[in-house]
Amino acid sequence: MRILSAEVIVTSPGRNFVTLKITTDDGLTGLGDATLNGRELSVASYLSDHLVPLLVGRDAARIEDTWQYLYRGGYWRRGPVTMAAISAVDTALWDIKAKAAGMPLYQLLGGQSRTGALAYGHASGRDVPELLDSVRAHLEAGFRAVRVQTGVPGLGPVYGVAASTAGTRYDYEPARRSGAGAPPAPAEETWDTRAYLRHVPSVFEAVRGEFGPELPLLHDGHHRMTPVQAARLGRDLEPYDLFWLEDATPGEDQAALRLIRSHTTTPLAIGEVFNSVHDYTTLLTERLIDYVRSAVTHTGGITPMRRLLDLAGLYGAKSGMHGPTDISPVGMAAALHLDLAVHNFGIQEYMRHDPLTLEVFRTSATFQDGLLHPGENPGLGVEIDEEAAARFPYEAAYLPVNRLVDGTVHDW
Ligand code: GCO
Ligand code: MG
Repeated sequence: MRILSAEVIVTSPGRNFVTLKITTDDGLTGLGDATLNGRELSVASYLSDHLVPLLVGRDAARIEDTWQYLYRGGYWRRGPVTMAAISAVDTALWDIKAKAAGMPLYQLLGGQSRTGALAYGHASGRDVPELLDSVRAHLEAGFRAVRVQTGVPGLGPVYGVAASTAGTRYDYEPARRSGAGAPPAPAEETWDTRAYLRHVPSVFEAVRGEFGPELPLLHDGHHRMTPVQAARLGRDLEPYDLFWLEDATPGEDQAALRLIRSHTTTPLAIGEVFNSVHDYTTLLTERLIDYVRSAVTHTGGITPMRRLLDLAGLYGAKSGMHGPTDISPVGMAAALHLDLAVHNFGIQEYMRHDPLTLEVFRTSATFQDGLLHPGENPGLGVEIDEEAAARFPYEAAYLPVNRLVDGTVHDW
């Protein structure tokens, strides 16, 4: 089974996605997600200029060898662009292998360890009453766990808080698309960590007061705190029994987690901006985190994600894979097959895709009673409608930039 062709598809049905489609000489096709929010075209170029020519003619069955060939052979290892590109190749080859076997991918990963993957949705509000409505809407839509984010008194729009709370499908992304004639530039937001730290405990007090002690609640700090600020927030939130506090400090600084961990029992999650198992070695071996936030899309594919989760399991950490709308339905399907199969599953993020996205990507995944399931179709269970994809050309769109009130560029 040789690779006949590999095609890079960039489409923007509501937001930008980069997809690799591999076709074999016996007519099987496989898909991989290579979407890197705000830097999509770099990955598309990495794939079409540097990887596609190497793929044509290779044995499609040799997934491990192809992964090592692209990772070690490329010399320049790691980094979000490289790893998103390798991920798309790896995922597409797993899709093909599972289709060739006539099985849903999770069967090749060891079979089902659970009936479905517990998903958390994104409840948010500019203020507390709006947030409570949003939590309610999520519960009505079937969610059994919610992430909770709000605006901060005195600040303008805050990333992670939807501009409109009507319904649960549409989110705060893409932060900004450049309209016709507008220069493609990120929006800028203003941030004040002290104001945030004063506000957040009262938000959780209100949510627990309204919805009781059982509902799993999550919160994303989005890398904005210093270690000592994060330690204080973790401690202040202990009475509200969070499922996790995510990305409290900037991702590069693994040692920061030592300080946070030594001050609080609030469970910690990190890693959506990581792209390698090596980004986790200190965090896991020293037991500084509870949940691994990486996505298959940004970590080099199913092959290394499986290794990362196995390593995490040895140190008592669980999966909490990244699942915002910038992970395409292909990347989500890859996550769901792993979610179903691995022993140390924790939770799966699930921000529902725009209906236009689901016209382009036809997925067999389902969401029922709070649980996601990838479906029983052979392979990943996702096909791309290339005619529909062609109707939505790439549009520059960027994540925002965060500045402190005095104008200093800040982490986010
Ligand atoms: C999350 C996030 C996302 C990211 C986004 C970046 O889902 O936890 O933090 O909203 O910011 O995916 O591309
Ligand atoms: Mg996050």
